[in-house]
Formats: sequence, structure tokens, C-alpha cells
Amino acid sequence: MLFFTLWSLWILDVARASVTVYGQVPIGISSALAPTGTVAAAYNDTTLQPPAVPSPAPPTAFTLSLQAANKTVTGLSIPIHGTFFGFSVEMSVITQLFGKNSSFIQVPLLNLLANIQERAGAVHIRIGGNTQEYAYYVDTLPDGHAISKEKADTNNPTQTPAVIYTMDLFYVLANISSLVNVKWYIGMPFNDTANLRFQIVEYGEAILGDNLIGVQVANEPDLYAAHGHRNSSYSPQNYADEFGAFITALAANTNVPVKNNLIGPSVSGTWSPEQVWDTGFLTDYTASLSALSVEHYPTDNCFPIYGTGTYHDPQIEFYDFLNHTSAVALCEPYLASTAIAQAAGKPFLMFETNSASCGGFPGISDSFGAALWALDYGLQMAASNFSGAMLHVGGQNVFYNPFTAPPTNQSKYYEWTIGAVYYSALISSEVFAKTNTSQIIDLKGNNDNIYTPQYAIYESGAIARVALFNYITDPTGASKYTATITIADGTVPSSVQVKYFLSDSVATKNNITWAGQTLGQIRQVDGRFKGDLNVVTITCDTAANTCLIPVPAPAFALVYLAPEEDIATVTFATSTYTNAANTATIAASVLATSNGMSGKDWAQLGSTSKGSISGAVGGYVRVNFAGGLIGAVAAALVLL
Ligand SMILES: *[C@@H]1O[C@H](CO)[C@@H](O)[C@H](O)[C@H]1NC(C)=O
Ligand SMILES: *[C@@H]1O[C@H](CO)[C@@H](O)[C@H](O)[C@H]1NC(C)=O
Ligand SMILES: *[C@@H]1O[C@H](CO)[C@@H](O)[C@H](O)[C@H]1NC(C)=O
Ligand SMILES: *[C@@H]1O[C@H](CO)[C@@H](O)[C@H](O)[C@H]1NC(C)=O
Ligand SMILES: *[C@@H]1O[C@H](CO)[C@@H](O)[C@H](O)[C@H]1NC(C)=O
Ligand SMILES: *[C@@H]1O[C@H](CO)[C@@H](O)[C@H](O)[C@H]1NC(C)=O
Ligand SMILES: *[C@@H]1O[C@H](CO)[C@@H](O)[C@H](O)[C@H]1NC(C)=O
Ligand SMILES: *[C@@H]1O[C@H](CO)[C@@H](O)[C@H](O)[C@H]1NC(C)=O
Ligand SMILES: *[C@@H]1O[C@H](CO)[C@@H](O)[C@H](O)[C@H]1NC(C)=O
Ligand SMILES: *[C@@H]1O[C@H](CO)[C@@H](O)[C@H](O)[C@H]1NC(C)=O
Ligand SMILES: CC(=O)N[C@H]1CO[C@H](CO)[C@@H](O)[C@@H]1O
Repeated sequence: MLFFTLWSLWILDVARASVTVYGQVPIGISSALAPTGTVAAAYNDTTLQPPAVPSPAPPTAFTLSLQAANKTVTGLSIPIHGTFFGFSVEMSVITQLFGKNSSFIQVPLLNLLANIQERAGAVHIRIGGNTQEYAYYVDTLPDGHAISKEKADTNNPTQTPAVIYTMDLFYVLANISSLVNVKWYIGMPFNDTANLRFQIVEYGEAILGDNLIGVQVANEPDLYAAHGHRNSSYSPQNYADEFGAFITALAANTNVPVKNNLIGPSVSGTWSPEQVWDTGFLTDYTASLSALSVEHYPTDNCFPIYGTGTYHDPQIEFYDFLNHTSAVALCEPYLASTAIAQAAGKPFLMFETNSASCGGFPGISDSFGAALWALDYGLQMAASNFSGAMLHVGGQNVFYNPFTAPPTNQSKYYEWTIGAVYYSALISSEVFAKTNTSQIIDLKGNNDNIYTPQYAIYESGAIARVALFNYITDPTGASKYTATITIADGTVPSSVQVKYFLSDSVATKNNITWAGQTLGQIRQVDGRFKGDLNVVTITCDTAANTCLIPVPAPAFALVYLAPEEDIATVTFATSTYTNAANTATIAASVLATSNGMSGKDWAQLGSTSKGSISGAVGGYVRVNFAGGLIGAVAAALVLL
């Protein structure tokens, strides 16, 4: 249970290295300087009422009788990787989230990804979404940008402006992967299959190599007719035919060596996956497919933006996210398909999801309740034999972001903002960990009470962890429950360790902790956990074969029946590149060599005082910081 920080800076290539580290900025300063004014959705402070304690209240004591080994359990999932939850990043927000170009990478992003990599071994990110369809390549963009937006067509207000990218987009991704083990999915523009624009695949494969793990062919083709991308009779068969035509064109493209990493059909619920399987999609294209995909949001909040559909009152919708029925109901339509995928030997991915389309709901999407919901949904998808799920990330104008970057011109004042669902992704990486052997099952204990779902996780064949949810908010303490864990064909260990995910209420947004630590409040996040790690040791009664685990209301608890592998925190000192006074520079060649290092000997940036360290120092420079992160260094990473 070692949790440590070692901030050091390696300069491996003395000849080329040049490191400049400027002054220290206390983390807290940003909010003091934050201008007031219009609040973007990502910072919206709407707080809803948590639901009252239900009547009847769930029983507050129940027993979970577990089998010691996976082979005596029926219904366990396929092996799940710690990378299960990844992120889906809309192309249009790459500049803000990743950085302007391959010379400038956002350091808080690296920290947020490193947190997950340390637990899961890697992080999966999908680049795409609605904006991928019309994306096109250009040789250069003004002011060194890797990505930009076409000027909106003023004659066509509903037309999403096309994203324009340069070759440097792939160097941005490659440079991120050289610092944190990120694997990428990219999306093939599919607006015009008679004139395919292959550059994204050509450059993606050439520059990303093994870090490119899949190419999505068409994003939500079942909405093409509704979005005016195809005519109104566009059908699953039309899509399957276009997919086939794409495979033929790809086969003829000598610039694309890898031809069997395609992902489809990415349908969103307007067509069922079965309608696509019925075209023969899976058998016809099996040699080209590396994974099968769907996309889905449980509901939408489109009415306030577009005036379409039905208005959903967030206070009423909140209830739908605060019990286990949601997770089960969201997976149910895909159970036949996950079985089909398993039989075909293909992973089945939820390629894009979050709490509600059209940006999520104020008060719901960034609440502790949404984090419990997303974690339950993720574990339920895994128990349903999905192999991965991508939480969608948009810009400032959405409520559901796992993380939000400050507007680039304000980064001197603002730091990053964490969305509660980031914790869901992080926690799931601990639930499944790095061995690729975790198997999960929904225990349906406590008489399958919808407010107290529980899961068991087997790793390397043996019971390893138990996940316990309590969806109820009850400040009186009366709704805290005690789960008694017993091993039916064995004995409980003498003690277990428990990590709690806590907040006062399902409605809160700013006071959320995982194992005692937090990423911080709105506009105060640099991607590093703050506070002391608090892992609770609970002594079990081996004679009685019981471990009694208390679970507050609300909370999530992860019970370790087997010792947890050490998690070393790897952090990059922050903060932003637009503030020249807080900019550190380091040669890209140095960072390139850091790939593959373990968390214990990672390249880091940091300094405590104003000054400049240049390549002349020779060997390496190491800056160690003891203890906490308060008053940590703000510096930016600039690859030269
Ligand atoms: C938060 O969002 C709601 C719904 O869009 C809006 O009515 C409210 O004014 C927003 N709050 C702030 C502070 O912007
Ligand atoms: C497809 O997108 C490209 C790039 O944005 C655009 O030039 C072209 O006109 C589009 N074609 C169709 C048929 O929409
Ligand atoms: C990134 O943008 C800056 C200008 O802000 C430019 O000087 C630099 O050359 C660009 N880097 C690349 C790799 O294009
Ligand atoms: C609609 O497009 C499909 C091909 O995607 C084509 O086969 C069909 O004829 C078109 N229908 C109309 C009415 O234009
Ligand atoms: C539980 O959630 C489901 C859907 O997610 C919703 O339909 C139902 O009303 C919720 N139950 C309660 C008692 O709130
Ligand atoms: C997941 O796959 C396993 C192994 O094939 C199977 O036993 C289990 O029933 C499946 N789970 C669900 C919910 O379909
Ligand atoms: C940042 O840019 C936006 C849009 O370009 C502008 O409205 C805003 O005033 C700028 N803010 C600052 C602090 O310069
Ligand atoms: C887990 O799977 C990933 C992706 O397939 C692989 O890169 C990694 O080496 C595997 N880890 C272990 C411990 O086998
Ligand atoms: C049990 O776990 C082991 C090790 O991960 C695995 O090889 C085996 O297939 C699993 N058995 C079942 C029945 O799931
Ligand atoms: C934050 O949460 C903790 C425990 O969940 C609670 O004790 C504390 O009072 C909360 N602080 C604030 C400012 O709400
Ligand atoms: C490690 C790595 O991929 N570094 C690249 C970062 O981006 C620049 C282009 O701006 C490349 O030259 C580096 O190779």
C-alpha cells in the first residue's frame, strides 16, 4: 500500500537538454484571481436535492457468501483489463485538453492520465465523435496549431464546422504516449465514402505505431439520416455496404500497413446492434474487425439547447441515476451482442457514453451521485462482458466532463476542474488492476436491493476484491449498512483493507474523496491527488469466517481480500503553458527516452525556486519534494 511521490528530473541527453524552471505559484492562488462573470456549464454550480431515504429503507445488514475460486462460480465475466474505462475526446477540444501542438502538452492532463496508468498499466483514449466525420487534413495551420475549426458556414446554422488537422496532431498524441502509456483509437471521416480521406489512418499508423489500437469506421451511422449526412432511407444494409467498400479501398492503400484494426458499427440505439449483425456484418468483415462497438447515453438534455425532444427536469431525472436499475437496464439490450462478440472472439466496446447526450444535466452530471452511477454502470458493463467503455469529454459547454481544461487564454488564472466521473474511471482501474485476469460478477446480495449493489472480483482465479455501493443519502447515519463477507468454501483472511469513495451527499460536487484523497475543487486541479491516503484496515473474525464492512450512506467501498499491488503516484509538475512565467522547457528527446520507465524512476519536472537549470549541469538533476502537495510547483512542460 505504498503511496509515494518522487519528483525528479532526468536529463539524459546533456548535449541537447535545456531545462528552465521558473518560480513557484501556490495552487490556491488561482481561485482568488478568477474573474467573475458568466459561468460555463463545466463550472455550473447547480446543486440538486438528494432523494429522501426510500420507504421501506434497504436492510442495513446482509451477508455475502463468496466462493474462493473462480472455477466454482457461474456467470463470471470474461477477463477485464484495468483499462476498462477510457475517455472519448471530441476532436474539436483537443487543443484545449491536450495542448496546442506537439511542442506544448498540457501537464495536468498528463497527471490525470498517469494516475490511471499507474493502476491499470495504460490508458485508452478515443479521438472522435460527431466532429470526426467532416475532419480533413491540411499541411499547416496558422500560429502553429495542430488542430483547428473551419469557419462556420453562416448560410447553414446547423452545420457543425469541420475540424482541420495537420500531421502534428499525431505528434501530439505520440508525445503524450511517450510520457504516459496512452493507447489511441481514431475515427475515420465517413461523410463521403466515394471520396475517402485516408490521411488520419495513414499518418496515425505511421506516427503512432503500436499506440494506435483501432480505427472507428463511422460514428453513429444510425443517426446519419437524422443528421442529414445521408438520405432518409439510409439503412443498416447501406452502412454494411459502405463498410465493405471501405475495406476494399483500404486494401488498395499501400500507405496503410495495418488493415485488421477496424471498429464498428458504433450504433447508438436508433438501430439495434442486431439489425447490423443481420446484414452479415460480423461474418463478412471478421478479418478486418478488431472490436465491435456501440455508443449510448441513457437520456438526453437536448431540449434546452436545440428545443428538440422533451424537456427533462434535472431534479426528477436525478432519481434515475441513483439506483442499480439504471446500470442493469443500460446493459440489458447488449447482452445478446456481448455473447455474439465473445463467440466471434472480438472485444465489445461502449465507444462513447456519459450521463446524458447534449452535454449532460446541471446538478446531475458532475455530482457524487453521477460518479456512483458511472462506476456501477462500468462494473455492470464489465459483468455483462463488455471489454471497455469510453467516457465522453467535451468542452467548457458541457456538464459531464471527467476533466475540463481552462480556456487557453485564461490559464494564468484558472487551473483544471475535475468532474466526479473521473473518479469513477480511476476507481475502476483499481477494481480491475493490471493483471488482465480480473473477472467480475454482480452479486445481487441484500435481496438484490436497488440501493445497495455489490460485485465480487476474482483475479488470477481467486477472490480478490468486493465492491459495495450505497446510493442513499442519509446524514443521520441510520442508512449506513454493514456487509458481512464470508467465504463459503474457505476462510476469510485475518484482516482486509478498504478504500472508501465518500462525499456528504449524492448531490455534492466539490468535496469528494477516494481513500482520503481528493483532486481538488473547481479550477484548482493540477491532476495530482491531495491529502493523506487513508486505507482502512478491518480485522476479520476467522473463527466465525466473517469480515464486517461498514458502508456509509452515500458511499462506495472497495474491499481488498488479497493485498493490493503497490501503486506509485507518478506526477508531472504543473501547470500551464500560456503563462510564460511558469513555463519549464525540456528537450523532447529527453522525454522520449522516459518511455517504459516504471513509476519509481520517472522523469519529472519541478523546482522550488526561481532560477534556471541548463544542460550544463551534466548527468541529471533531481528535485525531491517531501510529503504533501500543498504549495506545489506550478510549471509547464514545453517540448522543444
Ligand atoms: C447553471 O445551469 C442552469 C441550467 O442551464 C442555468 O439555469 C443556471 O443559470 C446556471 N448557473 C450559472 C451560475 O451559470
Ligand atoms: C465531406 O467533408 C469534406 C471535408 O470537410 C468536405 O470537403 C466535403 O464536401 C464533404 N462531402 C460531403 C459529401 O459531405
Ligand atoms: C507550436 O506553436 C508555436 C507557436 O505558438 C510554434 O512556435 C511552434 O513551432 C509550434 N510547434 C510545432 C511542432 O508546430
Ligand atoms: C439513398 O441512399 C442510398 C445509398 O446510401 C441509395 O441506395 C438510395 O437510392 C438513396 N435513396 C434515395 C431516395 O435517394
Ligand atoms: C431507479 O432508476 C430507474 C431508472 O434508472 C428509475 O426508472 C426508477 O424510478 C428509479 N427508482 C426509484 C425508486 O427512484
Ligand atoms: C459473460 O460471459 C461468461 C463467459 O462466457 C458467461 O458465463 C456469463 O454468463 C456472461 N455474462 C453475461 C451477463 O452475459
Ligand atoms: C478569452 O477568449 C474569449 C474568446 O476568445 C474572450 O471572450 C475572453 O474575453 C478572453 N478572456 C481573457 C481573460 O482574455
Ligand atoms: C494486459 O494487456 C495489455 C493489452 O493487451 C498488454 O499490453 C499488457 O502487457 C497485459 N498485461 C499483462 C500483465 O499481461
Ligand atoms: C479462472 O482464472 C484463471 C486465471 O485467471 C483463468 O485462466 C481461468 O480461465 C478462469 N476460469 C474460469 C472458469 O473462469
Ligand atoms: C467534506 O466531506 C467530509 C466527509 O465526507 C465531511 O466531514 C466534511 O464536513 C465535508 N466538508 C465540507 C466543506 O463540506
Ligand atoms: C517522443 C515523440 O514522439 N516526440 C515527438 C514530439 O513531437 C515532435 C514534433 O513536434 C517530434 O519531432 C518528436 O519526435
